Amino acid sequence: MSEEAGSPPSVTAPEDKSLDPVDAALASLRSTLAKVRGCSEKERAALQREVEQLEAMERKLTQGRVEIVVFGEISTGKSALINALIGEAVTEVDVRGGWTKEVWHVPWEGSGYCIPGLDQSQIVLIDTPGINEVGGAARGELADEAAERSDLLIFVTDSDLNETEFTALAGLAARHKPILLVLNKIDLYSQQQREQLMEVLASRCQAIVSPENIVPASADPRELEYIIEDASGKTRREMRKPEPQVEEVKARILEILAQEGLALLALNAAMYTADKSDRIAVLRVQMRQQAAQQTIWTFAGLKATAVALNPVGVADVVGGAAVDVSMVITLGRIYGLEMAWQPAKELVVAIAKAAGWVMVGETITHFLSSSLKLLTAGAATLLTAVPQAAAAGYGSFIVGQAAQYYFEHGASWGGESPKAVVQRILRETDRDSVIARLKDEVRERLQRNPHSQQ
Ligand SMILES: Nc1nc2c(ncn2[C@@H]2O[C@H](COP(=O)(O)OP(=O)(O)OP(=O)(O)O)[C@@H](O)[C@H]2O)c(=O)[nH]1
Ligand SMILES: [Mg+2]
Repeated sequence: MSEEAGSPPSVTAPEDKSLDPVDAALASLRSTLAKVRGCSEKERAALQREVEQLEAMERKLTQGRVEIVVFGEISTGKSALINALIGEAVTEVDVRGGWTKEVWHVPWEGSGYCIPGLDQSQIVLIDTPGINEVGGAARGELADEAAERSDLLIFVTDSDLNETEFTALAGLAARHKPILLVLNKIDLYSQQQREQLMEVLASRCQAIVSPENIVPASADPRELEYIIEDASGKTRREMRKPEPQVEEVKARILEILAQEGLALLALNAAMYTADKSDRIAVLRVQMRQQAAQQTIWTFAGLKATAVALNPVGVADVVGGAAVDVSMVITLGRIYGLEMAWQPAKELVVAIAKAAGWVMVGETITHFLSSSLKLLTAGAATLLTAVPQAAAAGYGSFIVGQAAQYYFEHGASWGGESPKAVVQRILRETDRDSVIARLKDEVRERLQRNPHSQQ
């Protein structure tokens, strides 16, 4: 709308929040969390882990916590690299392979890096067990989780990459996060060998690591024999450890962070949230499907048993449909829809019509009429009514499947006609096995029922 002549100009600058990646990531994180909070109590309990992960990601982003995970085969010097970067022995280094058994988080206090505007921001280095660590499947999962949350990945090797290393590196690259490939233990190679190795790595990893992200290091160089001459000209021999050389690694990490630190954090949080939110959606669908199927079987079993026990009452049109209407209302609730009795009944009738049944109740009356006379007899005779009762339960089973489809599609037939949907369900349902299962259920219930034991 155009402003009236003479009215004061607007003082608020046009705001485009969508341009700020941190705000956008926080918004999607919070809306995913809000969605989970809107779930049923049972669903929330099942999604607790995802909620905790998302809350941790929210804290990570607001506090500016940069996570760098170090990967590589056993004994390549992952722990040594972390120690050398931090400048003290914070993680254990050992000649024995497979030494690091846990995923370790170590704050890198002296990194000198701070995200602009976030005084409390911090870099955390994460040590992981070797990728080929024997029996490390569960630990591998933890390492994988660390990679999923991290902002920057470091892969440490101490020679040309073998197949396991290459596969692992390619897998990490697929996460679309910056990767540094560190050629460690360069103290063990001559200058010429180092150059050769760097070239080989660059050409082998062309598609997955950019050449400026392949850096040499010696995190824990081997002791060297030094010849020391004192003032009098006397010499002595002494074994000493040279200083670690990790400056290039540190410089490259800080360069990447300086260029895109906060944007990296935001992008990572957004990707993490999208992934978690997909998983939450899948889990929710699975849980609802499970709950719906359980409900359908319970009601179908109930209907079959009720018909076997009292066909006259249940065979009555209203009574027969009552079980199905209750089932539909219960199914609606699973999908977060409160349905009143009348519309639920209309849905049952619509499904019955689409199935080609005249009326749910009438159908039951029809096939039970022949067995009514049996019902005054004892339990043994009563059991002969089981096949008909199971068939009644099968009707409810179909009504349930169709209603579930309807609720799953947001209280609609998903652009199809009810007839097309119900006929497909009928075609795809193994009638005999449903009836067999219902028969078993009815028999079991009748045997448990004191009124049927005469
Ligand atoms: N020569 C040399 N040895 C190194 C260097 N870095 C690490 N090492 C040695 O390699 C061995 C393994 O080092 P770690 O840091 O424990 O290796 P890691 O990758 O953490 O091993 P795991 O935790 O067992 O997977 C130790 O004996 C280190 O002293 C290096 O730059 N040069
Ligand atoms: Mg280690």
